[in-house]
Amino acid sequence: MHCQYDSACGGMAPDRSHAGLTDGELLHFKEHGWVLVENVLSADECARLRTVSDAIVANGPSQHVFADPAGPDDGMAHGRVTVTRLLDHEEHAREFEAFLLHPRVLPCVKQLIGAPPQYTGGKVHITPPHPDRHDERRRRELREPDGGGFSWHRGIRPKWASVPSVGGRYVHSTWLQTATFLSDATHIDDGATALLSGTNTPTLGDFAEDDEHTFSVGQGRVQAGEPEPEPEPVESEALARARAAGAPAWTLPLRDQLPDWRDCLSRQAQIVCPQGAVCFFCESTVHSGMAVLSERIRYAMFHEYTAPWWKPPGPPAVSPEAVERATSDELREILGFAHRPSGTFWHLADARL
Ligand SMILES: O=C(O)CCC(=O)C(=O)O
Repeated sequence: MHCQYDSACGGMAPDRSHAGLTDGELLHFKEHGWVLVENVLSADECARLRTVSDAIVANGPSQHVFADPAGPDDGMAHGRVTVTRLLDHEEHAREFEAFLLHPRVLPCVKQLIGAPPQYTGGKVHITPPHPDRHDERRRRELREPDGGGFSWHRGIRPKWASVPSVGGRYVHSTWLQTATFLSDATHIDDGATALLSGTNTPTLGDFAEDDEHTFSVGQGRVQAGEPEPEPEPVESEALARARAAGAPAWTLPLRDQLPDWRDCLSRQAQIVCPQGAVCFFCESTVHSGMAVLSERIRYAMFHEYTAPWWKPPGPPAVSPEAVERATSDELREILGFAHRPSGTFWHLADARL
C-alpha cells in the first residue's frame, strides 16, 4: 500500500518503493527535528543552481537580492548575499521549479507535512569566507552561532509545529524547511547549518521565553519583547558533561544564559556533508547559519512549506504570474495554495486530537 501523505499508514510500515524517507529517517526527524539526506542532487544540478544564483546576483541589487554590508560590524554573515523570491526571477525560475518537483525531494516533503504541502518561500544564501578566519581568537568567536550575524532562531514554537501521524509513530511538521547544500560543506569550517537537536519537541523545546512571542534567541538573551535583566552566567550540567567528555569546541559555544533551554545547547549538531545533500527540518527546531572559516564560498538554498490549513503571515511567497507560469498542475497547486485541506481533517480526526 502506498500512502502519499501519511507514511505511517495507520501504523503499518511505510512503503519503501517510493522515493521518500525511510522509517529510520522519519524517526530521526521526529526525535531530532531534522534529517539529512545525502546525494539528492547531482553535481551538475548543484552547479546549475549555483550558476543561476550567481546570474541573478550579477544582474545587480534589486528588491529580491539582499547584500549584507560586509563592513566591520557585519558579524558572522559577513558579506553574505541572499537571493529571494526564487520563482519570480522569470529567466531562471525553471531551475528552482525543478528542485521543488524533484523526485527525491517532493515525496519527502509530502511525507513530512502529512498533507498536500503549500509553498511559502525560498532563498539562496551565498556566503563568502569570513575575512577574520585567520585570526585564532576571532575564529573561536565566529564558531558560536550567537557570536553575531546569524544567531539561533526559529519561526514557530513546538506546540504549533508538529502533529502526530496516524498511529503516532511519526510526526508531521506544520512548517517545514529544506536546506540544500549546493557547495561542499565537508568540514565544520564550511559553515553549514547548525541545529539544536530535539528543540522541535514540546518536551525539550518549549521555552518560557516563547511566551514573550519570541521567535529569535541570540546574544545570550531574548531578542524580541522587553529587554531582560542580564542573568549571571551559569554552566548547565549537560554542557559541563559534554565539556568533560571532550566534546569538540564547536559543540560548546554558547553563553549559557537561558535557563529554560540551556540543556539543549550541548545538543548542537552542525551539518557536515558533500554538495547535493538536503536537510529537512522542522521550523521549530532552533537553528543558525554559521560563519565560513574555510576558503569555500558557501551556497545554501532554503525552501519552506506549510500544511494547507496554515495561513502564512506576510505577502504571498510567489507572484500570481509565477504561479501561472508553473510547469505542472501539481506545482501550480503547491505554489498557488489551491489544495483543499481535507487530508488534514481525516488525519487530525483519526489522531483524536
Ligand atoms: O544559513 C543557514 O544555514 C540558516 C539560514 C536561516 O536559518 C535563515 O535564513 O533563516
